[in-house]
Amino acid sequence: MTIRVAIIGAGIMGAAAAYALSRRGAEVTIFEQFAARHDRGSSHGATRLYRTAYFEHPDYVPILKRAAAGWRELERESGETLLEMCGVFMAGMPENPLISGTVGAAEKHGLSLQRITRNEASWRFPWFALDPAMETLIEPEAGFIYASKAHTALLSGAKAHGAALHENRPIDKWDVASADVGITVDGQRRGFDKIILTPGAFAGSLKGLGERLVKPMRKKLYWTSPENQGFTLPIGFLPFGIEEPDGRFFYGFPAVDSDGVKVGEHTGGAALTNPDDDAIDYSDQAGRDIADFLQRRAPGLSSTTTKEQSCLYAMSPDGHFIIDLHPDDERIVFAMGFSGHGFKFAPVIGEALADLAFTGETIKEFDFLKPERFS
Ligand code: PYC
Repeated sequence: MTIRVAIIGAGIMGAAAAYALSRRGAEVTIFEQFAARHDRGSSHGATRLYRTAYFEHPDYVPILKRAAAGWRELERESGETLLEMCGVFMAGMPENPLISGTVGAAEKHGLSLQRITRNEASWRFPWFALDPAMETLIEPEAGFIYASKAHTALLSGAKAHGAALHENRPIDKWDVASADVGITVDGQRRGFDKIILTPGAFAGSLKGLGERLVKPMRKKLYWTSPENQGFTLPIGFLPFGIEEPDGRFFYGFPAVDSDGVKVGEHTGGAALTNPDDDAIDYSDQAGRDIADFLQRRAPGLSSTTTKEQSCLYAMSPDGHFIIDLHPDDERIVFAMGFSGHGFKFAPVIGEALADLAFTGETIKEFDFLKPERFS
């Protein structure tokens, strides 16, 4: 029997769930409060990092290997290049989380890392100025995802497999009844067998778990001036992550279009009560922090920024994802709290959500992401 599944939120995780479910034969309806590919959440923009030796927690590694396979499968189905496995350059103090966590995850899971001398780093990456005590390495099973193309490929793939996408349709509420679970939009209730909640930074508006566990945070991304267009992959400009000795973590991408090099700070940001709030004071500070970073660490690039963009993080209490069946009703499945590092996982999250919707279970590798860790 075909199951009818409603998905709330057509960001990258909702799109991935729609793709996985519709390919497995579910009747999928997606409700998105804005236009499908809006820039008010966390799924817009050209690029996102992909890494496998995961400093945040080594238990993500097996999930990441499935994510990479999922991106490759989506590339085959869509005919698009989506994952550039070009390697990521990392620098930081050896005892701090970026380097020690990356090395620890690689050792635990037998992943290769190229630990490069400072001398090699300075001729291969002459645009960076690093502290003598910093360790430098390249993770080869890492790179970046063409984010916007990936989002489009998932939504188009889902639609090609029969999913219906309703844009500009904020839901009034969802509810559970004995016969079905319901979504009310424009005052009209529609019944489904399952609901998947992928609200991103807007989790608070869904009340309950989302409101309790997920806090929106605004981050700023910057593009350096167009003279940095030449800093591309073919000249060896890899995506990078640099952790300052004080723990601040900056990252960036080679130029993939005329905007030049994109740079952001993963740490920092402005905590918001409402994801639609702007944080003007924070924007000024974020701009100064990026300019300082570029002057200090990348004097070979222009520190003038010519474009900026906001991105929302949906922060969980511990920075790890929250994925499970709803404790009050198993017909509700959710994935939230991606905390600014979830995009790269989208295909495997989509599969896990589809497993949970079809069978109530998914692979054991997701156990550490259940919300019971907060109780
Ligand atoms: O997803 O790997 C990531 C990341 C690092 C900094 C911002 N996002």
